[in-house]
Amino acid sequence: MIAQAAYQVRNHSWRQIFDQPEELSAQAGQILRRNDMEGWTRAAPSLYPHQWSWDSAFIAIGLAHLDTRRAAQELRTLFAHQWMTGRVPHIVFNPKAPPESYFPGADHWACAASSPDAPPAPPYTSCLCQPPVHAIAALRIWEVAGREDEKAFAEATDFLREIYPRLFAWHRYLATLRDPERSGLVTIYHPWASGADNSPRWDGALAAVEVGEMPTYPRYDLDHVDDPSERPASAEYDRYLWLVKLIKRADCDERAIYRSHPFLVKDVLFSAILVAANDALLEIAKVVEAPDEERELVDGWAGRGRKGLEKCWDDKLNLCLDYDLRADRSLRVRTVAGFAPLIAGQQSPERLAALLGELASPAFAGHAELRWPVPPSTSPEEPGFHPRSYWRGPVWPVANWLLWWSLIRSGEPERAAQIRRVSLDQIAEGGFAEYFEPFSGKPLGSKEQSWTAAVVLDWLADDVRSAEIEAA
Ligand code: 9WN
Repeated sequence: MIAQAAYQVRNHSWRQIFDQPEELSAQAGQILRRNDMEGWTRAAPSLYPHQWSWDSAFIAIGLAHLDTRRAAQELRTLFAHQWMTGRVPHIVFNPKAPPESYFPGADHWACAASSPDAPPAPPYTSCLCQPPVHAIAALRIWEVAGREDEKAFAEATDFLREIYPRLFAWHRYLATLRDPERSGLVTIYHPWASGADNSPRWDGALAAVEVGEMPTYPRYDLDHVDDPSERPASAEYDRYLWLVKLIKRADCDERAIYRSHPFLVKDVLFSAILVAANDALLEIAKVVEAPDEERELVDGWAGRGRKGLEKCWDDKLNLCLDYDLRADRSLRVRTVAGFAPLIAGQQSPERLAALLGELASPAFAGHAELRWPVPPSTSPEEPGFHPRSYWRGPVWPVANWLLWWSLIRSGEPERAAQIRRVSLDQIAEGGFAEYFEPFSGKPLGSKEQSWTAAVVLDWLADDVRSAEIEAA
């Protein structure tokens, strides 16, 4: 039975703090404007002064409600740094960022620019990538423009024509070079590529990584948070940097990395986002009248992804599990990534019921001590859970957005509305934080995180529009 306790409405509501949706939405807009670097947006003002790949996609979704042209520009700027292989880099480094603001920065990654596949530099890019939310964002921009006026719609349609080949190359890269087994599941070779860096999902696979000789390195990130426990620990960072060293030693070449790298994992959340993004790309392909062969390929990638996720399903946990290719075993940890089939969409009614039950259970959003009934990034019942540490337990608004969006796609509007309302309550009380302590609701990490502002804009867009119509 689905635990309804998780979905009980608390007394406190964002409506009590912000009389009108426009007020919260206006604050979100101001954050994006403050983080605007003319054509692209910093992920956060001080902790993350560069352009991050999946942040940009979420930011574009939020920006679409302020200015569809500017939203398109966000993706255009990111894709201008796409590699020849189709890879979209996880970071495009801001040449104007103070040198001691983020580590590892442009200098650390500069040698990646000597790869024959690298885009022209500077600006330098990393040679990792992050989950492919971009096609979902591009489609959303076009849909929002369709509600504006003819000119905006025509421009957004032109934008889809322009970005489609780049999106197609990106997805082809992920379906081929990042899945040589054709399993439907994307392999990551660094936890940063998952976007959920220090999640206990990776503990088992990282434990097998033996760190060799490395120079000491700075932890500038710790200067930007109230407490070091909010960020990954030094043992984790050592491994992150060691893996970067090995990736650079392999010249950022997937085939070489696949042969020798100690960390190779099939990431179910990344793969599920790719499935959903392939659905979006198929829509875009229709709009731009892409060739049939390409549409068939995209459709095939989506289907293969769904089958791959099916194989990772764990009946006892009611979740999907990542797979460690080096150790040849599933990584049995309960985290929000386990809801991957919900994000991929088109699940069977039985699978959907199992996912919804798990989401509302005490292992996630139904945990009795939560400040807000939204799922912690890691289940509080897991040994690797930590309520303050980054992806080990805190609640991430951006993860809630993905669940909300997926619930709508799965025909569950009421549950979606609940996650949206509670997430807005959380942000109205705690601000536009990067993540939140699940039991106290304390905001953690960066304080003016762009993607948190962006998801608020998207969540409130309909309310704001209705209020504008009423006022007119
Ligand atoms: C490393 C920017 C990024 C997000 C990731 C999040 C965090 C970086 C870091 O910040 O990662 O890429 O330094 O911790 O984990 O999801 O894209 O917001």
